Amino acid sequence: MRVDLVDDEGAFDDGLAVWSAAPRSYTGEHTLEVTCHGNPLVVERLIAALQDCGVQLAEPGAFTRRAVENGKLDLIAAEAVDQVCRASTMAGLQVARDALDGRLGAHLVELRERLLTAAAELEARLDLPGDDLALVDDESLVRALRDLSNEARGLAQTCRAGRILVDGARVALVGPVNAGKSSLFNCLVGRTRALVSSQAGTTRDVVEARVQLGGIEVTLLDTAGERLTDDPIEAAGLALARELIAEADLLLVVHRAGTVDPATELILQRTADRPRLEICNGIDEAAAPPGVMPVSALTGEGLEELREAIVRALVGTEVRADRLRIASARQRDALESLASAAAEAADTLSWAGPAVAADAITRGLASLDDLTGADTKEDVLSAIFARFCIGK
Ligand SMILES: Nc1nc2c(ncn2[C@@H]2O[C@H](COP(=O)(O)OP(=O)(O)OP(=O)(O)O)[C@@H](O)[C@H]2O)c(=O)[nH]1
Ligand SMILES: [Mg+2]
Repeated sequence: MRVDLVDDEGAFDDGLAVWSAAPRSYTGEHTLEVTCHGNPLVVERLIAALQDCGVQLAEPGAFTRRAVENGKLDLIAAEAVDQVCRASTMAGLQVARDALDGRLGAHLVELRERLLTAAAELEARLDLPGDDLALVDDESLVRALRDLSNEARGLAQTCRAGRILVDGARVALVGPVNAGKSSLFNCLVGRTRALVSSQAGTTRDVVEARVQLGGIEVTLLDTAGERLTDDPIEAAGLALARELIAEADLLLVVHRAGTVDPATELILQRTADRPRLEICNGIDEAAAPPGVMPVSALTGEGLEELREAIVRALVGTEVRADRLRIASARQRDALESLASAAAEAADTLSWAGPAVAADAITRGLASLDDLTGADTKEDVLSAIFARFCIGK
């Protein structure tokens, strides 16, 4: 409906008002949406006028939180609303849509039913031990629990790729001075963005650029080359680089063909437990040792393979669109707990009996309920919705 916007001082704009009656609104409550012209002066005056009528300002995620509290959305779908807004690629949008459209929720319902079936089997053994009330033998029950555990763990492990598809990835080039990091950075970005020179220690500050690689939004970071230095500015650059490297999803450890630099060994030791690719640059001048990616920033040789290797290292080889993925660390942790509980039930059934196994299954069910928000505590809700923007 077209409306005039009027306060105590008179008319100040005209806009649109949309009325959604409870319970058929986003939040499940009566909702009036007012749209005005975008000038901040008009928006502020409208907000002030509404506040004078007793309306409170929304906090981040306030609308979606109400939708959850009123049973319009479960937590999986609520988190997906945020992911739909953030997704930087079509593949990321698909991850979010799967959760919002209920495909992920339906899979979790199926896992829950299978867990309940196992619980009923154990109950039958507990209620009348000795009587043959159980429908399946112990061996089949153990197998069913192990399958369930593996599926839950498999889904939990999609979180890294899912998150990268939704949010993009940070990939940092590291290595000794003069390895050709900035040259490679420029090749991957497709233009000269970082300074290149034959002088060691050219890059001091961290240089960032965004590129699309295999449908993934990648933020590339070029960093200062590693070496012992007395120069305080270079040392500060190295310290900053190490800080940013700690948050990177993937490290490209670059060294120069035909050279041996102790800094390379040091970096390889320091990053041993991090996802990384070892790259030997300058293969136009000397051969690469086995086991590292050979490239030449000068001739472009090996660059296509490098791009493919980066994508593989970030999201794996399984990039099928119909694969169900999650993109939330909270969901991953709950699925890991479910997987552990189901595995524990399977492991303990034969030697500790059905009571201990049933106890593990109860814990598995609690993890699933945490996941969908069947019984969610206030602090969990606050943590989830704090990430949202206002108006969602
Ligand atoms: N022949 C040859 N020279 C290269 C190649 N890549 C880089 N260079 C040269 O190596 C020198 C160093 O390159 P940079 O890209 O500045 O090296 P860097 O690792 O960023 O160096 P710092 O910023 O000092 O750590 C420059 O003179 C480049 O032109 C390559 O693949 N082949
Ligand atoms: Mg450089």
